[in-house]
Amino acid sequence: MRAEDCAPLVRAIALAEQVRGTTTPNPAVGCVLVREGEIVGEGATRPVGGAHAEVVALRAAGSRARGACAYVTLEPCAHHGRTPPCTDALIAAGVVRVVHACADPNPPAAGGAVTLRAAGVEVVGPDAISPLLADTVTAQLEGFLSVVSRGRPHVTLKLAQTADGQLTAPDGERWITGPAARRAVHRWRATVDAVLVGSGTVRSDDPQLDVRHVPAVVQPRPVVVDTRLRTPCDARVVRPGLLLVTAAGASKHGAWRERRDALEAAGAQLVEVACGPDGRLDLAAGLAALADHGICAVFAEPGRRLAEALLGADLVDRVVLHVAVGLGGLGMAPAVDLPTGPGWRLERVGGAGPDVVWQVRRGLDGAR
Ligand code: AOF
Ligand code: ZN
Repeated sequence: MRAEDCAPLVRAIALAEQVRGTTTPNPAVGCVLVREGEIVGEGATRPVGGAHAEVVALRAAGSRARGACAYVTLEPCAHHGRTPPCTDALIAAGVVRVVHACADPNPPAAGGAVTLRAAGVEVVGPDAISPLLADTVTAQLEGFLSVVSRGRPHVTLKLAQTADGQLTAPDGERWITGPAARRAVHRWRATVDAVLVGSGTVRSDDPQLDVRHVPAVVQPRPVVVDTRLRTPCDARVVRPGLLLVTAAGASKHGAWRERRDALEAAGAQLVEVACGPDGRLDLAAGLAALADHGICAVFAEPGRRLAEALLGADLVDRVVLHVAVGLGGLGMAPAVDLPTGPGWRLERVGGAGPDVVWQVRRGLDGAR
């Protein structure tokens, strides 16, 4: 990687960020074409079925792509999927060099670097670029990479707690954290495919689980883990697009069947999964089933029980902890046992208004 490669790659990352959450299950990719030090075209992945980032950038550049270097966040695809191979388009346009930050692990699409090199294009891959940039792109593509490598979505767990570890607001208060932290939650929701809670949260808080207060091109799908189908039909999440993860066969009998019919009539879709030996829903199977519905990145905002179950089953990849340090005395007790094992690292510590934000994540290696 040359010194002058850094700025266009950062720009490609920024372009990809602008479309994050709008391309699922396709990854959000950015591409910048540079010739003689000038940007001649750029673009990002269109919604699924539409053009890939490279093609958008090539169209913008026209004949100026000849002799250019392409900076792409993901290795260009080498397959006929819903769209033709980007490798063919880059070669035909006369691009002479391709710098990409992440290999495409999706077997049908993989192999772009080999194809490009065989056609005489110079390829600079993830091993040769700055680890910081490679790491940034891995985090940006975490939903796609998670589904391809593990068959389940990437899971971010959000918890809002008081200083003494309570997850519910003090008497008479609706919120634990302030407006800045709540806006941050909506920014998170805007980047994922699904917002997940348990049916207990639906019954106690009746959340909407949509993106408000910040712009959203595509709304995430609401997902409720509801083993015994106890989501009330008039809850605000019961709308077209809702996925209810429930115990297989539970709705065949009597009153459950009626509830199922009513929920489905309101637009909900049931995702039936088996229960484990402990009689509780197999959450790993539930997440895998969500991937089959095109969900790659999940933002979970559960109550204590579901949070502990997700952590206990090792199904959490990031924790976003909002702490209202002004509530609950002077202590600093985590509400749940947070992951501390190897592979976990600090992503961010900072503030949101009066609240503290503490964010940790782990890489995809080694995680189930
Ligand atoms: C790229 N550039 O912008 C994206 C890529 O069915 P298709 O044709 O849309 O191909 C989908 C696959 O292509 C997807 O699973 C991933 O491997 C890759 N995505 N590739 O060259 C892009 N979004
Ligand atoms: Zn492509």
